[in-house]
Amino acid sequence: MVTHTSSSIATIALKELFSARCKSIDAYLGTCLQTKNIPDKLRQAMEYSLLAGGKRLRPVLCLTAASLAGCQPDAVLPFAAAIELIHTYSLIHDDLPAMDNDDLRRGKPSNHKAFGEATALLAGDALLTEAFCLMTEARVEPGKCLLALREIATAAGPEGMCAGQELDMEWTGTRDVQLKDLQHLHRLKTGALLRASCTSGVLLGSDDRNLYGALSQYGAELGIAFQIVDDILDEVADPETLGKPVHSDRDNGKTTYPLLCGLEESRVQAHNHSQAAQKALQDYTGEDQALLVYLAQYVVERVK
Ligand code: GRG
Repeated sequence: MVTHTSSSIATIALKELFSARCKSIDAYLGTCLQTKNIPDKLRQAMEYSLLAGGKRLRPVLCLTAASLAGCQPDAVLPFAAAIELIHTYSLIHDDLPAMDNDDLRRGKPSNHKAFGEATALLAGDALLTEAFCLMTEARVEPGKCLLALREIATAAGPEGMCAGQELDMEWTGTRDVQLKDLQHLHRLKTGALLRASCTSGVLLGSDDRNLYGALSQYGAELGIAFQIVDDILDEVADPETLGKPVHSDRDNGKTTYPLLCGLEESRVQAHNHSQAAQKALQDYTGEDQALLVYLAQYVVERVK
């Protein structure tokens, strides 16, 4: 039982706040490409994946961390939404035949199945680059925006998500992957962008090193919990709810938490990391802190 994080804000109110922030992200994502001069097929491919109904966890983390750091959520909406463009690019590229070769994503044919490989590649490239334009539209001091943007670039690039993806490909089916290797891979492939979603939010609003440190710790722990649950869901989830086939990790020769530790121990580990994430916020209060605590619980309780 977590006592240090118990909140006077009712879970129902936090669910509503999560849903309201998701809605504002969705509304922004629905219009952010409209004024751009993009060839029809490329626009359709970008919007096909962007508007396919993701959980919007990363932008909500950013928005909420920024709000905790003193920003108006509306002022940082373009920045937070941009992280979803980067996440969506990574999913499109990850599904390509040259990578995981997955036919389904978010319950629909994957981007290359719908638009062809070349357009899917470009849709991913275009989402990634457009994301950096959107980030500059945050209504905060330019210096703060630059620091936050750099945080995201570092997490998404060759020292972060791309590094994790490379190691994942190199190690798939070919190496005796130990738990410490798997944790390193997770930290880069999924953890880096989740953590940076939190820390970039802080940087948009504040230069408080303690707040940065707390959100860095929170984001890192949440990232590990998230990925362990992702591995568990690949074993036990309902494919319809998940929006993609299950057992794909096992079938593709990937090492996972359940493979190394068993399902029950994996659940315990995910729970422990979620608790550590919540603990990292114990010096803070208010609805943003409470929403972040709720999200750390949500990532381990989710069914998709
Ligand atoms: C192609 C550079 C490059 C990187 C790809 C993130 C990634 C690296 C690949 C995705 C493969 C995967 C399924 C990783 C597990 C964790 C993860 C990112 C799951 C999907 O994220 P969710 O659950 O998805 O937040 P939604 O659809 O809700 O947005």
